[in-house]
Amino acid sequence: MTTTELTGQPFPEGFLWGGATAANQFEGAWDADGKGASIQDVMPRGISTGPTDEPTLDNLKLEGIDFYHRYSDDIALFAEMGFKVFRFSIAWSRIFPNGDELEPNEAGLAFYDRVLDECEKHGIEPLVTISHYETPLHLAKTYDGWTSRELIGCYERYARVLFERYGKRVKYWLTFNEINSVLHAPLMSGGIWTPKEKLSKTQLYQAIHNELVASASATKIAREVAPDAKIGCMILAMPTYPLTPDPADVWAARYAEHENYAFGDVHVRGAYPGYYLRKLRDQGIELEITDADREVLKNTVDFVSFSYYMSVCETADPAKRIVGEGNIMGGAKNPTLPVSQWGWALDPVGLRIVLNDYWERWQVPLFIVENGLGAKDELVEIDGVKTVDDSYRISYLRDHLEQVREAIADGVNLLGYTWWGPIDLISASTAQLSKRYGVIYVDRNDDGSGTLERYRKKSFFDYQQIIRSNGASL
Ligand code: BGP
Repeated sequence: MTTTELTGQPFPEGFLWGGATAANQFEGAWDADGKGASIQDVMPRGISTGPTDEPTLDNLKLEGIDFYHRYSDDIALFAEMGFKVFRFSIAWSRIFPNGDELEPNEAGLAFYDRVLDECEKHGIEPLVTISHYETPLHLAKTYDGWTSRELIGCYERYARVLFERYGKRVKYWLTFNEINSVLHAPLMSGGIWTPKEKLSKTQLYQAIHNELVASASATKIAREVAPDAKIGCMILAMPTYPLTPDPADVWAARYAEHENYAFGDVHVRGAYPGYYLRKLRDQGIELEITDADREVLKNTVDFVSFSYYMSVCETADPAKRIVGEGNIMGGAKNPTLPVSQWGWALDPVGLRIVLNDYWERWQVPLFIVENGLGAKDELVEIDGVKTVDDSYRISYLRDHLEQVREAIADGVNLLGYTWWGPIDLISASTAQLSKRYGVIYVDRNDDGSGTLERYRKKSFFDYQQIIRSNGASL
């Protein structure tokens, strides 16, 4: 019997509480110390409009929130909250400015050494995403991103350098952020320069295949050069409910879920599932899949991580398919759920559903590596101290963690929970700063003004209390 079973304590000892970030959304210093441009540096409006040809100054990501220079103070704030884990990504173009060089940029590598030094100083476990929506721009423009097999070799070289350099210091690794989102945001997720409307299905599914091979290949390399490393895949989880009990709607929902399950199935089982192969056949998509690829895919992951923000509905009836706003993927709007200021459905129970679903399906440890609320905040002064009274964020956090507690009691094996954007950063989909997720406020506005000063919001203290009590204060 485990301690949890004996004591009934919901969150197991050693549960990894923390926060998650991505380099392109908060580091800034977009061209410092030899860094090359990434696709994000030419996406000043997020995914809503096409990229610019060159980086432009109206792009908030170029300066971010200047984590590049303030990492030491920021990590100290995370430590003050009691973080056990800090998820960050490595900017590929800091290490390989163009992406296809043979030798890495030492100044870029040294930056992450310094970040890891700070984590170690505070006893915080790093959780590193190798590729988080920040493909080097050169790879996007020259090879059309992941549509080309050339990227597999570039990524393998990059991953090997990371495992060799940091493999003794970093235990938890994620190969690609939200790998399934390439279906919906091919430039941001797959570095694919061809506009979405001109991209053929064959190109898109070949890109997916190339990424899956690269991901499994990274796992293989890690086993050789960093044997203590634990490698995870990362999926954008969005439970999909049938809009009505009509079996046709139930199947439509399952069909939509298959689009997400497929990525976990390949990562956990090491081969394409039948329903996926059938979809390719039905749509006349012929991919280049070599025998060597099939062998590489057998290098399966140690755990499955995912982001969870919202759920959607699906229906077989196009007339009823009123597409709601939401995180990257579409779907039909759920009439029973309230939505955030950005139209994302608020559904804490959906998190329990995903946890149970993934655990039952894959039987490998899970890790919630993103969950959070993007909202407009107002900085106020209370007793001479600047703060944000963000009771809405506290409710979101608590409501979701209560469902996590339920899922653990249901028997789900969960490694940890990292709140998305513990410090305000730039939104991936809209490139705004006003869509704030942080429990730490950053004084920067959508027009680029602000001092970049940091202030603790009310949620900072609430999350601190939750972590200190290992969830007992929920
Ligand atoms: C996920 C991404 C993150 C993050 C988050 C919030 O899809 O992995 O990078 O940004 O969503 O989304 P947004 O920033 O669009 O509000």
